[in-house]
Amino acid sequence: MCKECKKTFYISTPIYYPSDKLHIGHTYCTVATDSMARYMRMRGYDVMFLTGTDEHGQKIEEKAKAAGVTPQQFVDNIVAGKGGILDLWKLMNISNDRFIRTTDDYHVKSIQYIFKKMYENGDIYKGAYKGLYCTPCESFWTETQLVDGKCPDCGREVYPAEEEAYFFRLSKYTDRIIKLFEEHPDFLEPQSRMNEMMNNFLKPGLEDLCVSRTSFTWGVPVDFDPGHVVYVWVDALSNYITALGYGNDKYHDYEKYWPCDVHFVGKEIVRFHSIIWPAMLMSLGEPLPKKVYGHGWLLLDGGKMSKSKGNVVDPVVLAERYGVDALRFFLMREFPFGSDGMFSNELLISRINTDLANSLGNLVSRTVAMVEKYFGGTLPKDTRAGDFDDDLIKDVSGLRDAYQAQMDKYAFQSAISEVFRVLGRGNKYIDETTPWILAKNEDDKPRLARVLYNLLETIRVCTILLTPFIPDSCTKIFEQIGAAGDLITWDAAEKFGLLPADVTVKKGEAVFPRIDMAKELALLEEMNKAKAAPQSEPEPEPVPEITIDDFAKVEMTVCKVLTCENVKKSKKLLKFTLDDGSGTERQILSGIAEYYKPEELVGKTIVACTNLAPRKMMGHESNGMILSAEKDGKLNVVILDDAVPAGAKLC
Ligand code: ME8
Repeated sequence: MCKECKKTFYISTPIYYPSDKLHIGHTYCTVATDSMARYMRMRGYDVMFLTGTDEHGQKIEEKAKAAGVTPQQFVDNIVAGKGGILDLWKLMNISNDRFIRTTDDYHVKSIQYIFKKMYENGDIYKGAYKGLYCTPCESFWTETQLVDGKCPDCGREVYPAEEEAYFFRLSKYTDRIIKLFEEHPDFLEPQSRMNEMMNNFLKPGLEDLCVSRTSFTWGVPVDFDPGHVVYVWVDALSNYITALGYGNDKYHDYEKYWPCDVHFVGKEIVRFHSIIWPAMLMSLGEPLPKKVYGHGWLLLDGGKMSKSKGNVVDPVVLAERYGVDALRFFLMREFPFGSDGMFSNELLISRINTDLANSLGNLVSRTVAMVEKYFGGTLPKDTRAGDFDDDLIKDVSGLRDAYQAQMDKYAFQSAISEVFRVLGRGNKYIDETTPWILAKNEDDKPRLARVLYNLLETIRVCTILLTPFIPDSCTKIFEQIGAAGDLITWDAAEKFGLLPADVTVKKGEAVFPRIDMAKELALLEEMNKAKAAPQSEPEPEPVPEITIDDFAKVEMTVCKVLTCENVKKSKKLLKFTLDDGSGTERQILSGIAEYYKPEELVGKTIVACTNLAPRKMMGHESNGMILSAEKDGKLNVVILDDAVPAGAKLC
């Protein structure tokens, strides 16, 4: 393909939050994107692979405060500091063409331009936001969107919040997004994600989106209304175009690469990418991405990895122990990209042993060793075909197409399976042709030479196709089998028989040594124990800041306990009748039966939150909450001096 006619391919990862060190789940998405980018480059495309960091928002502001540094210092350290995100991508051999940080000046300038443009064309208006806010996700939710009363994305507590804010007319775009989904059924993949978006968000109708904040300052300021910062998702999603130069002079590739061919994103942020992002682009009058692919999560013990749950797997430790390529390979080979997968060390080691050490590694080392042993490292030109050759050649020749069909669907696992099917065929061919027996008879030397040649060719083609996943190891294998230049390109993977007949091999170290599973697992367990010991306390969830108005919403009333009894069939609940000074008795249920006998509390002066919405517990209505204090597993009801009258309000 001539350089000028090269087709472009633009692929992105999400931009990561630099709030903590990244874990294996983040590495998963980046390695997948990298593998795809390398594959498309190999196919001759002019690739733009973008990744970066999403550095604004309340969560970062809070973390920086807790760490006693400025937000900029905080993110600088996690992104560009020693062992930071940039170092991790270097270690993992990530070949991104560009890295965007949302604190970069050019991006900030572009966000102000984008926000103003949407405002000026009437898609952004000023209002007041009342809703339920999830601090870690930086998302407002409505009551109906909550799952079991918690944030539908991360499952954590949400808090009532209100602020003056700008809104984006997302509702206006409901029909156009439905049309987009209907007319482009492959816009969002896998298909199940499309159904989820349709049923949960589009069919019920989209609500306008709150797109500015006044409760914190770490964000892109709205330049025409100081005090407001742009909602972090508007800031973050726009990275896909600002990194190409949209609204700034730093880059000039927008015309060349936009629209994006595919955004790879985790399943929990599909809504932002398949609904909000297209609506923003519609508002800006810009073309839409061609595809959003929502991949699954890597789970650990049934849950998503997160620092606060204390169940993260450190990719640096694994890459250092087993090698970067082994880890990259495992991530792409083990789990279907669109589904969740359960990570375990056992699975990792077993995959390295079966595929990399046994199937691929053995085939390479046995073949190269035999060429050295029987022919001094260089095959003779005089060779003879024989049984089983056609079968093997047919499999190798058809491999590139079968692999491509899977790669083009982002089915990495299946594409790799195709390669290992052929490597397995190669190993079987050794058993069928028994080179060690052929070597015993001088007359069979031409046959032996052809067998080894066929094996080298099998390795060559398979190695080309594995290059996007394990690039450095493939370079080593090519060196060992004497393949270079035009013989290791995408075009060369289609043809069998390209190596010169008198190829010279070069024995090297085992590319993937076998790991002793039992020993290694014991060692990893030791390491984990040592690591867990000093930090067994899970990191506390950050408590969100509230305004005085939020505080004033909570009514706390002094009450006298009239009666207190256990609730039948409940080990936890006590039922209280209280005098709250209103003249009407108040009933409250409280889960403190493990700490108090009912009679210990009768007659006491306590405090209750008295404007909590009523709710039923074990069939009894509870109208409020009794205040207690908890520390180190101990609980005490807040008991006041009896002189304080019932009905007095705490202020
Ligand atoms: O969401 N398995 O950033 P983020 C697989 N800043 N993928 C995982 C994972 C796991 N265990 N844990 C996280 C954000 N991820 C935003 C994106 S884009 C404009 C803004 C994936 O650092 C997750 O699904 O919280 C997401 O796609 C990506 O890591 C970044 O997550």
